[in-house]
Amino acid sequence: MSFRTTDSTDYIEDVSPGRGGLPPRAWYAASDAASLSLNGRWRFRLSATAGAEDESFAEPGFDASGWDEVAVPGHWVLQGDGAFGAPIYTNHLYPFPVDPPYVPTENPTGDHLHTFDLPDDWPADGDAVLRFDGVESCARVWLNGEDIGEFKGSRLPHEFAVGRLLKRTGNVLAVRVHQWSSGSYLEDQDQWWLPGIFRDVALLHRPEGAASDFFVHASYDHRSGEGTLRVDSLVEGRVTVPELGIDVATGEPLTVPVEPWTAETPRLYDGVLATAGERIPLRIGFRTVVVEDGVIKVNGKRILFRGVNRHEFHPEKGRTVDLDTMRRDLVLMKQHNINAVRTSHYPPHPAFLDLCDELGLWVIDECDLETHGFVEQAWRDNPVDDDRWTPALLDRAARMVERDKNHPSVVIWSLGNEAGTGRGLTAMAEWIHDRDPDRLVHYEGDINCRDTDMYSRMYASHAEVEQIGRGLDGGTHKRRDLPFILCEYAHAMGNGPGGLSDYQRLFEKYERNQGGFVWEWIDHGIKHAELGYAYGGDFGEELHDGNFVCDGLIFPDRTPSPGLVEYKKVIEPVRIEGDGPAGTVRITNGHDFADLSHLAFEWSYQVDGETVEAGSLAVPGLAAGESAEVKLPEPPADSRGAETGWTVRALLAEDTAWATKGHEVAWAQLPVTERAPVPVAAGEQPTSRDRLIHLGPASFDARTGELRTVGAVDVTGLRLDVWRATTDNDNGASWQDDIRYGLLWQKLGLHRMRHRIDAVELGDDALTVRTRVAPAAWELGLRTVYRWTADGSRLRLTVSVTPDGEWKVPLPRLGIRFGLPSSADHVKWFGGGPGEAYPDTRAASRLGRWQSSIDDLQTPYVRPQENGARADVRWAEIGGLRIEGDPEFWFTARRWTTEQLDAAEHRTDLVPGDTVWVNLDNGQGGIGSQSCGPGPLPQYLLGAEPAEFSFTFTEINE
Ligand code: IPT
Repeated sequence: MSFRTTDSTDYIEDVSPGRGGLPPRAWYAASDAASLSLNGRWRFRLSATAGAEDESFAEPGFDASGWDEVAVPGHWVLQGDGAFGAPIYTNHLYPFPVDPPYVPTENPTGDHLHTFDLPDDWPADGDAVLRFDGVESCARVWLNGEDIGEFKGSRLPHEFAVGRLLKRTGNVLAVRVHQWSSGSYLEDQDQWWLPGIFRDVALLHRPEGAASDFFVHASYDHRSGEGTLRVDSLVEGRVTVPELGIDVATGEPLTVPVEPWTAETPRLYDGVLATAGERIPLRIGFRTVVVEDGVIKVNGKRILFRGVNRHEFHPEKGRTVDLDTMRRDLVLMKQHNINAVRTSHYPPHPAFLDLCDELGLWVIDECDLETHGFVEQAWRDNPVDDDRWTPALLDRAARMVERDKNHPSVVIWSLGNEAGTGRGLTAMAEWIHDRDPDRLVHYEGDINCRDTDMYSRMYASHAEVEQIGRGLDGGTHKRRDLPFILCEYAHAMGNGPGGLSDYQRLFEKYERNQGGFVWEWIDHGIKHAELGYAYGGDFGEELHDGNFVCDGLIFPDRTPSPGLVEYKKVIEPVRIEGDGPAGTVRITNGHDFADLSHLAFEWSYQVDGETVEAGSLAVPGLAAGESAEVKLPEPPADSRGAETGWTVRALLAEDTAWATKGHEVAWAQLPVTERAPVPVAAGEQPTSRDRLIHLGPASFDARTGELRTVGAVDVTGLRLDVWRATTDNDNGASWQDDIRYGLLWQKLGLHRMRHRIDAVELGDDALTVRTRVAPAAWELGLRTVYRWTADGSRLRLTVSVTPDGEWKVPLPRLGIRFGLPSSADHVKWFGGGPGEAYPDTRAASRLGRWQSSIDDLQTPYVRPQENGARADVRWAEIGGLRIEGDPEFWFTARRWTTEQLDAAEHRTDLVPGDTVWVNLDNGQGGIGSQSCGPGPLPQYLLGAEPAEFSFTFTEINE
C-alpha cells in the first residue's frame, strides 16, 4: 500500500493559486502614500527538500546569525558561488517527472529572513500592504511569526494586508520559497529555471481612504480628434489632468480634444487620481485599438508590428532586471527601428511597461503560462484542459490584466505560450474580453481563433505567410476574417536570422499581414568565469537543451549582434529608392502615423568608396504612407574610371528620448558608375629552380604547385575551401526532419575534403595546377584548376571548379583559404561593411572603405560558429598583400582555423595561433532560420555548379 503523507507542505502541490492574499489590482510606481522598499541583503538558508526544516525560523527571536545572505531581489542559484545550487536550462522538457500536480521530493527550498524597522515618519493610522512583484515558484510568508499565506504565479504580483501585524521596530519577515510547485507545471517557458525572490518586495502604507484598484479608460476618436477619459475607481475620487483642463469625478466620462498616443508619437498627459486618502500620479495616453475590416487598427489606422520577443534577462542577475537595464533594452530597440515587444512569455517587471508608455512601443503583454512539456505525452493531462486548474489560470489572467491595464502601450493581451488547447484557455479569454473589451486577445496555440482576435503563428515559412496574406490559407470562417501576425519568426540563434527582408516584403505587401516579432531579443548566456558565457549543460544539468537559450539579437552583454543591425535596416520606416545615374530619389514614409518632419535628409557622393562631397537634401514633410520624388544635386565632376554612387540617409532632426540628433534611421545607396574591370596580370613565364617554381613576384612548391611567397610575404596552405563551421541555423533544430544542410554537409564529409594533385604544369605564360577535391567514401568531387599568371609585380590566380558526380546538396561556401603570418593583424577593404553579411543577411551591408583589426572582424557568438564574412569586397589589404577580386568576393579572416572554430563550444576555446587564416569566397550559402524555423530560401543556396573566379595579389607597403 502506498500513501502520501500530509504535512504543512501540501500547499506546494495544491493546484490552487494561493491563500491569504489580496485581490489583484493596478500597479503604480508611486503615490503620496508612504512606502518602504524591503529589497536588500536577506538572511538565507537552503534546504534540499521542502520539509527538511521546520517553521521555527519564522518565529520572532529566531537566531539566523549563522545563516548565509542573499540579495533580494535575486535568484539564489546565481549567488553564493555555486554553494546554492545551479541554474538548469531546458527548452520545453520539464526537468522533473511529469505527474501533475506533484513535484519531486528534492525540491530546493530557500528560507529567507529579513528584519526591518518602520521609518520614523511612517504614519500610525491606516493599513499596510506587503507586495511581492515576483517570486519563483511558490512562497509561504510569515510576518512577525504570523502565517499570512502562500502564493504561486512567479512573474505576477502578490499582496497581503499586514497593517495589524506591523511593529515600529524589529519586524521579522520570513519567506519560504520552493523551487518546484504545482505552479511549475504552468511555467514551462524556454528559459533557465531560476528560483528566488527575483523582483522587488515592498511595504505600502494604505491610508484611510486610499485608492485601491482603478482602471484608466482613455480612448481616441480619430474622426473627431477627441479623447474620452473615464477612470473607474473602487474608491471614489477625482481625476485631474491640468493640461486638458480636466477635473472630473471617477466613473464620469469626459471628452476633449487631445493628441493621441501611438508608439511613434507616445504623447502622455500627466494627471492625478485623488481619493480621500491618496494621490496617485497618472500618465494617460489616448488611443483606441480595434479589429476592423480584417486588420488591427489603432486610432483608425492599420499598424505594422516591427517587433521582438523579449525575455527578462541579465547575464549575472538572471530575471532580476534593474530599471537602467530595462531602459537600455528599450532605447536599443527604438534606435533599431523596433516598434513592438511581446513580453515572452510572462508579464515583465511592471516598470518596464511604464517605459514602453514613455518611449513608445506597442506591447503584447503575455500571461505567465506555458505547459509545453505536455507535448511529449500528446498533451494528455494538460492543465489548461482540466477544470481543476482553471482557477489557477484565471488567477494568472487576472493578475496580469489588473496589474497592467492602465498602460496605453499594452494593446494586446496574450493568454500565454505553447500551452496546447483547452477549456481553461477559453475561460481566460472570456474573462479578459469581459474585463477589458477595449483590447485584443492573442494566443498562438488557438489555430482556429476560437478565443482570439487575430490569427497568430510562429516560424511559418515565407510561402505560407504569402498564402495567408492572400487569404488562401483556408481555416475557420472566423479566422478568415482576422488579421495575421507572426508572434515569433526569424530565429536569431547564432549567426542569423536569414530571410528577414523577404518576410518584410510580405508584411508590406499584404494588408492582412501585420508584421511579426523576431525570436528573440537577448541571448540568455550566464556570465561564467571559465567559459565566458554559460548555456545549457554548463552547470552539469542531467537534462538540458544546450545553446538553444542563446538565440537573441543582442549578446548577453547587450551589444547588438549583426542580426539586430540587419533587422534595423530591414524594418526602417522610411524607404529610399531611386535612380543613381538619373540623380533622383523616391522617399516613402513607411511610418503608420508620424510625418517626416522629425527627420533630416542627407546625401553624399562616393568615389571608389570614399565620400567626396555631402550635403543636405530637402524632402517634404510627407504624411505617413506618402511618397515623393526628390532630385539629387549635380554629381561632382572628374571621377572617370572610378566606381561612384550616392548614399542618402534619413537622420533624426532633433534629440529624442531614445537617441540624439543625427541618429540614422534609414539609408540607401544608389550606384552611378560601375567598377572598372580588374586588369589581368600576365606576361611572365614560370621557371623552376631550387625545388621552387618562380612566377613574377611569387614562388611555389615545385612538387605540389602550392603558393609559398608573394614578394616577401609568406603564404601557407592556399587551396580550395568549401567548408564552414556550421551555424546553429545550418544545423537546424533536432525535431526537424526536413532537410538540414549542416548535417548533410557533415555526412558528406565537406569538412574532410582531400586534395589530390593531378598535374603541376609549367606553361609559357602560366603555372597550372590540376586537382580533384573530394571527401572519402563517395564518388563525387570538385575538379579544381588553379591557373597562376603574373606580370612584374602582380600575381593572378584563376580558380575553375567543375563538380564531378551527383551533387544533391548545396555548398556551405566556395572559395580559397590560405594562411598569413600573425603579423597580418589588420585589414582594410573596399566593399560591404562595416559588419558581417551573408546572402540572406546582407541588407545592412554598406559599400564603403572600411578597416578593422582581425580580432574585431570576429562576431562573438556565444557558441562559436561561422561568422564575420564581409560581402562584395572589391579589394582588401592584409599582411602586406593587396588582393583584388574579379568578381567581388566574400572576405573572412581569423586567428584560428575553420576546424578550430567548428570544434569550439565557447568563446574561450578559441585561442589565437601563429597564423591568420584568410578565406576569399566566390560564394557563401544563405543562413536561413532553421535552428527553429525554415531554412534558407532556394535563391540563397549555393549550388555545386561550375564556377570560375580570380584574385590578383600584389605586395604592398602598408
Ligand atoms: C518556440 C517557443 O515559443 C519559444 O519560447 C522558444 O522556445 C522558441 O520556440 C525557440 O527558441 S516553440 C518552437 C518549438 C516552435
